[in-house]
Amino acid sequence: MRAKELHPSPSTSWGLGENRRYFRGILAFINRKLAKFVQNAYPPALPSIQTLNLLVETTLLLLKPDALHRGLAGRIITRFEEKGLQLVGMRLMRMSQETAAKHYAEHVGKPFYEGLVGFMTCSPILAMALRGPDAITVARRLMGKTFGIEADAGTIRGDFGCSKSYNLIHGSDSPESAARELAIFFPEGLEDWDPISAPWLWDRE
Ligand code: RTP
Ligand code: MG
Repeated sequence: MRAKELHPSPSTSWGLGENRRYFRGILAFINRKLAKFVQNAYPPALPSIQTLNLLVETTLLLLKPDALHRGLAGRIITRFEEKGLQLVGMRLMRMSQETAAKHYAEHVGKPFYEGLVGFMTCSPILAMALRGPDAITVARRLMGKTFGIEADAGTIRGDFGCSKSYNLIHGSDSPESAARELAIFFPEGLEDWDPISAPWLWDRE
């Protein structure tokens, strides 16, 4: 009697094959649940910015040589990203005398012009195109007044500098300037893409 209990008949034993089938079943169950979870977590592609008629503007920003020498590029870019502006162009480049003359045409003849061109062409700059609602005004507000001494605390120029010659960043000052300047630095056009946060950050027309 005792011996029989210790050695149950083969038909009722739990062998290696059953173990495998049991664990495969559990794995299949977990897989199905995971697939459903992933499907719910990542909804199908959102309608594009064009379809939503979101009101946006594009502006040109230049991180000037002092921003790069001082290792501030990442922190400055972060401010624009956090505000909700979208990066649609970026180019590390050395400004030629010709490009500087084109870009700063409105300042030709002013006492600071030669110094400004010398500064802007002395080492690389980072050109960026940023998009968002009222991007031109928003970017200028984040930048602050022209010189660090006068710029409000909390702005890029207000927080990171107090020089009259080196003021870290340039931003287009009107839609006309933006169109003109974007054509100078991004003649090949911009990268159009739909950030998935757009419907939460940008207004409709
Ligand atoms: P940006 O064009 O660079 O965005 O600067 P902004 O509009 O605030 O200033 P803007 O009047 O257009 O001047 C262009 C750049 O020239 C230099 N500047 N120096 N020493 C001076 O009196 C003087 N005035 C202007 C600055 O680098 C300024 O960003
Ligand atoms: Mg200006």
